[in-house]
Amino acid sequence: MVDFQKLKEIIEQNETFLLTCHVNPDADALGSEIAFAAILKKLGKTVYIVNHSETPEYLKFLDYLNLVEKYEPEKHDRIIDETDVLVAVDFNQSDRVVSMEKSFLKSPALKICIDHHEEPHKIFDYLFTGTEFVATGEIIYDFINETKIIELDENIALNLYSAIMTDTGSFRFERTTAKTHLIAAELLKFGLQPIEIYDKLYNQNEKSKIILLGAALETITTAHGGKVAYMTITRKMLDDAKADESEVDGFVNYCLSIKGVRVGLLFLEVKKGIKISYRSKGKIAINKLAAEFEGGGHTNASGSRIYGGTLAEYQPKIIKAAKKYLD
Ligand SMILES: [Mn+2]
Repeated sequence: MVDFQKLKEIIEQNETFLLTCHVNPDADALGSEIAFAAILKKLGKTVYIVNHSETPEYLKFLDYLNLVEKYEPEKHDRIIDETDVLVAVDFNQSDRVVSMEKSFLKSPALKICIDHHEEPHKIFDYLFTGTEFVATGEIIYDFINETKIIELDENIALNLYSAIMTDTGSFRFERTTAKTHLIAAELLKFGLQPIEIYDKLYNQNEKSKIILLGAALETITTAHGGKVAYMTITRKMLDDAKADESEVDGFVNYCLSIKGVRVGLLFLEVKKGIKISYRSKGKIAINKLAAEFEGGGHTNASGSRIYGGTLAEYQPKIIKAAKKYLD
């Protein structure tokens, strides 16, 4: 259980707040920051949102009040030091704020964490967290709903809806429940247009990414009686599509979308060596396969990076090794 009364008390007893989120922010990180900042502003508090990363172009519509700043040590270190409260939003380990980590850790401010990831580091005075939440945005929604600290408005609704929609993969990931949908319904009452929001969040791909995806899909091969599917992306494919390594994010899921496939693998040739993404369904602990090849991660989603490895050497080995995890 999250102690929302304590969070309310902390807000009431302090005046200045600095919010920050993890590197490469997504809609949950930014939406939760902006929604929480809006609560604080309604209560007359002084609020800063300072992030290591620049806000990605496609998420700028969430910050239409222009609250989010990119971290500059000369400008923000003093504020980080002098603020009453530092709020970690959608992360729970200090290295996730990269360039801000040192200033964050050495600040004498009260440090609180609002987050839904596993294994928080012991660097916070208070945790308002739980892995049962689909998104950090859900925690903030519950906080408002339980304490009635402010009235919801369209800006907060837009940010929390975007947070929850994206972190649930549009309401299809494991933690999605009836409650998730009920919250979405409450938020939509503020006049939000789901089609418009979806379009802003998802239909913003670079052409290069879609060209690369086409080439990657053509490489899909199955193995072990159709239970494993894998795709391969070489340097040449990246160059031909004028695409960047980071654009392959999510491609591996297409392997899992094939009927009967339980394990999906993506082999990516990087500048030095290769990267492998591992995905699995149900109880198949794919992190064990990743661990055999210098990697690790979660039960259903893992990765490995093999410096100096080549596709020719590792692809057959990994596919062979995958067999023993299938039953
Ligand atoms: Mn999140």
